[in-house]
Amino acid sequence: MPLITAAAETPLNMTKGVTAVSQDVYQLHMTIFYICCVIGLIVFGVMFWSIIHHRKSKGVKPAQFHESTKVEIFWTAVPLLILIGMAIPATQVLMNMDDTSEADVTVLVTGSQWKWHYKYIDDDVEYYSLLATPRAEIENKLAKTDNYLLEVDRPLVLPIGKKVRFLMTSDDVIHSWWVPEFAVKKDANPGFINEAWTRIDEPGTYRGQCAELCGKDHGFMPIVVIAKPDTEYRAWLTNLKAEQAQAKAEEQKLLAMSMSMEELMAEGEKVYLAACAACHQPNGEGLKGVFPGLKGSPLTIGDINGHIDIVIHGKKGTAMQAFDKQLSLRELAAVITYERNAWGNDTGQMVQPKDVDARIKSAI
Ligand SMILES: [Cu+2]
Repeated sequence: MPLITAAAETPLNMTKGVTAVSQDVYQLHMTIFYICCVIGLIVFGVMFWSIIHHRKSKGVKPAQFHESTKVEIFWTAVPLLILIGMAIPATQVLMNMDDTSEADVTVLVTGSQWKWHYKYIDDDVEYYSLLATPRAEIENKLAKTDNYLLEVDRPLVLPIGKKVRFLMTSDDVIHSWWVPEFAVKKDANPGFINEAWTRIDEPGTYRGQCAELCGKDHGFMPIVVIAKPDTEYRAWLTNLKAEQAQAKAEEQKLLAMSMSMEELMAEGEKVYLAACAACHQPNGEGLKGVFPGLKGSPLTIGDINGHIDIVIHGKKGTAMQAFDKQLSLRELAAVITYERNAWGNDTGQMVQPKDVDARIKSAI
């Protein structure tokens, strides 16, 4: 249908997407839109035609059809038939979207303030996906690029032509995982698991966003999906597993070594800006009444173990998350050292990966 093709190219319209379901959703949306247009034309057409041709100044006497059973049956039956006509295809599409059975790949998607976590259930691989747009762009110090606020450090990688099931949940508040090109938009609720699925037809990079207002950085937790042919996806997965195993092995080696203050501070600043600055602010002063400052705080200049514990375990009942699974031992050591020595905190104290490891192990 040329009209439908033309409509899909309009930036104001829904996208047709890259899955069979997204095309169905698009067709359904257009069909119902055209039905609405026809109804609008008929209703307003008859109304204006009547107003103009049957107006009082022409001497027209109004027709009387109060309590006409025929008319009442007609104007009840016609909308009912139209609604049934719309409900049948809509229900078919919804039932198809709801059928998550026989999936080839299952990914557990967990939202938290303000990042996504992906876990490939069958392959025992998991990682966090964080906003990668540079702070300088956000603060208008650099020109904004095309994918401003739509870039992440580690995208979700999926195979094309396979049924992928998503299990959605949240660690804190309600988020919503939305990728328009897959027609997938599902709430991620704490304590619940919602399901959705997709089968991507074309390889490519697809972007989305959190679609449920979830706090201060709701607009800073984008989604990037890279769809690859199955063999490339498998190779990526094998590679990632090897990388993660190697990182673990290196971390073990690191336990025997000590990092220098310069190394810790340089890495700590990077980690701080990526993981902590959203709440505690780049200058360590926090946001009054919302997020505590770390500059000159008893936490960062006082007991070192208490500081390590809060970073690794988080603080119950507050927005402070547990970072033991989000950051490596090296990153944790660096960021804690940074917090204890930046902004004039100057404790001169260093935290080594083995110190963090010892606190994690002491809690088990
Ligand atoms: Cu969110």
